[in-house]
Amino acid sequence: MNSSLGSEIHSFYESAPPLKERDGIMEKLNEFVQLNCKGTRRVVCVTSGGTTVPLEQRCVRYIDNFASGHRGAASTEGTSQPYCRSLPDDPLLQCFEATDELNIQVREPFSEAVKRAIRDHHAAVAGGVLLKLPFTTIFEYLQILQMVAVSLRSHGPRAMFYLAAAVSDFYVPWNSMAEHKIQSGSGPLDMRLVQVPKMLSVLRTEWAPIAFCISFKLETDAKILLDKADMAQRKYKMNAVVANELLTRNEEVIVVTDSEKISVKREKTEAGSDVENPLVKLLVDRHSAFIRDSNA
Ligand code: 9Z3
Repeated sequence: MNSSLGSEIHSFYESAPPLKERDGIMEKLNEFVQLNCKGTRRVVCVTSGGTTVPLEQRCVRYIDNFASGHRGAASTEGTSQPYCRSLPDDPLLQCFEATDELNIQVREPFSEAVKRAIRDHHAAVAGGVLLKLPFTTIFEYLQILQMVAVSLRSHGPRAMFYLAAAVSDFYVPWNSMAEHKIQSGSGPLDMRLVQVPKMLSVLRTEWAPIAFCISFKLETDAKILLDKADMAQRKYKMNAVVANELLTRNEEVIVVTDSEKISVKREKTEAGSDVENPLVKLLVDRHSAFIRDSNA
């Protein structure tokens, strides 16, 4: 890591507002690690959804992005929330109906999907194999990612990072941010956004240097997508970069490694039809080979 990146990272963390519930998150994380990071069991950190950039400390407005969280959650089994993939957008209203004043029942055709989602979700949580750590802002995301990565370091090559969250590229440093709601009476708004430091580099070199790392590259211009993915793969020594285009991201992705470019297309599965299932299968195989090669 060069020293200018080092100081950008330092000032990002220095200026970030302290994570609320830090101790609670650490406790859950330690519990999860103790239960799961042992023997030959593999553990994956899936990041999903998007991060926001607050514009005021007492935040009224923020910059957001398009990410829905589908990719990460569907890859974990689930969607916007794992295990709710096959449910409609508003499950409470659409999946349930009152039969009389006291009783509620699951409506058809959602009955099977709801039952399966509830069963699988309970089993994952009860078995201690699923830990969800929600985040909203870029500050929360990067602080939690650091905590998770450092906690998984001892699991070496059996830990995988699957970084599907759409992470803000620019942010307003906390100490240069207005405290109160920005007033609209003062004319056009000038605001300086600083570049978010490239955390993939720190993840690779410091937080979890021997983990299996998959990052995602999103572009809207197909002409530059593969070059950018290739560059990211080499620059951050990713085991693979999953390249996707905004409009076709649920139809096809290209997995870029140091020696291959593999197209993965949407495939029919029991839960419907998606691109995550074949993608995850491919990456799980690659992870197995990686563990074998690391002699772990
Ligand atoms: C992705 O490219 C994801 O596949 C999507 C998934 C965000 C497109 P949805 O959540 O969408 O299912 O709606 N994620 C990574 C995007 C990103 O920010 N990558 C950075 C970049 O492109 C590198 S870390 O520079």
